[in-house]
Amino acid sequence: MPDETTSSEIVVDPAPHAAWLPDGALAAAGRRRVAVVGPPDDEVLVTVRREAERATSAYGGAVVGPDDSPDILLEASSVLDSSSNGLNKDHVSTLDVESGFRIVRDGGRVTVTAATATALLHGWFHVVRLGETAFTGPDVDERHAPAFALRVLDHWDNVDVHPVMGQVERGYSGGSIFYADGRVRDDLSRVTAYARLLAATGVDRVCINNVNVHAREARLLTDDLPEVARVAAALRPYGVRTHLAVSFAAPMTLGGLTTSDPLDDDVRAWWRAAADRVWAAVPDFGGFVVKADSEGQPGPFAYGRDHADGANLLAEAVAPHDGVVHWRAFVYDHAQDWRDRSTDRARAAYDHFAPLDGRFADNVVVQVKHGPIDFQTREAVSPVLAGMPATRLALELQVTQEYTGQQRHACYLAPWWSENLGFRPWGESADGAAVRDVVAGRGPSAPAAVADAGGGGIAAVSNVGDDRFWTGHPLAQANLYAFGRLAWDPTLDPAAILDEWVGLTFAGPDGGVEPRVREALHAVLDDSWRTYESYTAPLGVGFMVRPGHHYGPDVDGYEYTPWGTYHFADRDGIGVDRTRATGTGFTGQYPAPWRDVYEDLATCPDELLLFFHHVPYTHVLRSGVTVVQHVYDTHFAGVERVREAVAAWESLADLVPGALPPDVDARVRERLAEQLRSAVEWRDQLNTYFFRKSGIPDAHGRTIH
Ligand code: GCV
Repeated sequence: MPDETTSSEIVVDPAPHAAWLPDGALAAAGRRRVAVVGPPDDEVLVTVRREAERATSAYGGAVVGPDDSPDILLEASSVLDSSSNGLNKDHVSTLDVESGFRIVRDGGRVTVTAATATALLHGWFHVVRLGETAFTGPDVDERHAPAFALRVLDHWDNVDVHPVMGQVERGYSGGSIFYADGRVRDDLSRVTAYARLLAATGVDRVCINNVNVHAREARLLTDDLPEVARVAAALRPYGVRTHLAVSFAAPMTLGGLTTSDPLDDDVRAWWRAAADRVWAAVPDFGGFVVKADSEGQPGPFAYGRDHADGANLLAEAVAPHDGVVHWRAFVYDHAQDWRDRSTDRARAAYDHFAPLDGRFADNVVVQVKHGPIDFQTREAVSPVLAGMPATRLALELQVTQEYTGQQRHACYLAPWWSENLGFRPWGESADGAAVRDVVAGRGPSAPAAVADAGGGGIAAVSNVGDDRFWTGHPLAQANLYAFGRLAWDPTLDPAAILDEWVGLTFAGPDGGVEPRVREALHAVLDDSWRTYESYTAPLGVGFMVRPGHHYGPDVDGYEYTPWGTYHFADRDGIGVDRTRATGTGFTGQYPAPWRDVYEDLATCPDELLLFFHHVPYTHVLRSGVTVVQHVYDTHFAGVERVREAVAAWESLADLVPGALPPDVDARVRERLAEQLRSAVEWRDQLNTYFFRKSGIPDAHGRTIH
């Protein structure tokens, strides 16, 4: 039996915000009689039972035996046939069998069956999400399974406070939930509370340290293993597995070897022994995440080796334990000469990785940022996702809002992620396969090893910290929730996910949500990503943020730097010529039809125009206005939309306290005020910059400074 005091008993002091699992969210299930059946010594099954007890004790239901006419029967059974979870092994994938659940409603009685306790826990939270509708309506018999086998949240948390990047790199929510005072926290109850929230969305893996692995963090792999085991024990009750980011130089820095050459026998032996120790300490450990030869991190290039050599070294070490290596494709020259217009950062990942397709071991996942540059508010989809059919590819998203308002701006990112997941790299060819199919292992001509493994799945940088609201801005919780839901089902409608999140997060004690709260949250969040886009960098050009911390406008901030992020604005025009005809040739990395759609000014979508082309300010967009007028119009409109969001929120004032908790209200008001201030700053700087560069006045005579 698991230690009852360290499993799913979550007592956190001071209590963090309940996020999408307040008691009210449990009301419908909590009124029922619930039976839980399964292996009694399974730690996650204990959690399922505890969750049922928690809900029913709050709402007058009861946990009963399976023969006591339960309203909800939750059954974990390893017997995989139609009499248990309804999943016939011959007809469904391993993923469906191991991670899916079946839900049957028969005359108002709900039965959830799954092959594992973790899948059953996901099924329980499915019932919670449905609320009363789980028990009403016609009989149903449905099977649910995640689209991706690997659904990971990466934490860029440092053990030590980094002198520049702080405790959490690109973190906007306070300190780390894992570390404080240079070590793993003594009290990890908040980590278990986090795992509970993740389980309610379907995320089941967490990498607990920054991909920039500094000297202190490197030791998590060796000296600190008992501490890592404590973190894993805090995540495990909710079926969440632990991963570590490791340094490619570890054989030298930790092992005392003279080389980290991936083809060196001593190096290989060192990694094998290191992996053996990790799995001895954490038997359900997931694997390693690696950022190599990127932004100063060590890698195989130092030895004349390539990324496949590097990744396969670690893959060999973790293979005996069924471990996975997430090897990041975020590789580019960060010491570029801005005078050199032939080098294009957008090309880098494809140039490095596409030629290696087919050389990665079966347990390597190449993790690809959604865009070729760096998590911009708008950029093209990375061509790497279409360029490595024989490799398990994962899509990497950024829940933490580094470039999208840093959790001071309300910016609901699910519509943006959804666009990326639904992008069809081959247009209507290849049966209309989309990015979500590629990362599920179902891309065109995916070999059996990729397909059988279910592809590389999805990963994202978490936005969570030790802030009371988890995410700084309470409304940024919606992004974390939406990531988990899209990781389970990438076809979900972002507005529907938001509605679901509102229904859970703002559930009153009776389980219902005040309709005005629901309406206002949709008004504030539904289009907030496009609103943010409208008052920041225009038409896909990206990177007009202040260097270093990346908050607020600085149009030329990166223009003459080594980072490869330029817009090339001069008195006549702006944008990056990435065409094959006259530019960097980046368009050639896409398959048809996009290589031609993007190449041609006449067909390139407006929203990516400056990503692919350098055009005069007078260039007329497909929308009918000139580029410079578009900048003015969108920046004026964007600020007005933020004002509308502020007004929508303020219209709820009479619901505080009551339907709207005062602390949530106060924090959201504070953030919206900052968003408005910042949007005005963006508008005025951008408009003034473009007016001064171009000399072209606003057609509507509005104030430009
Ligand atoms: C963890 C961007 C961020 C870095 C981050 C890097 C990455 O460059 O600004 O803070 O480093 O991406 O994804 O590795």
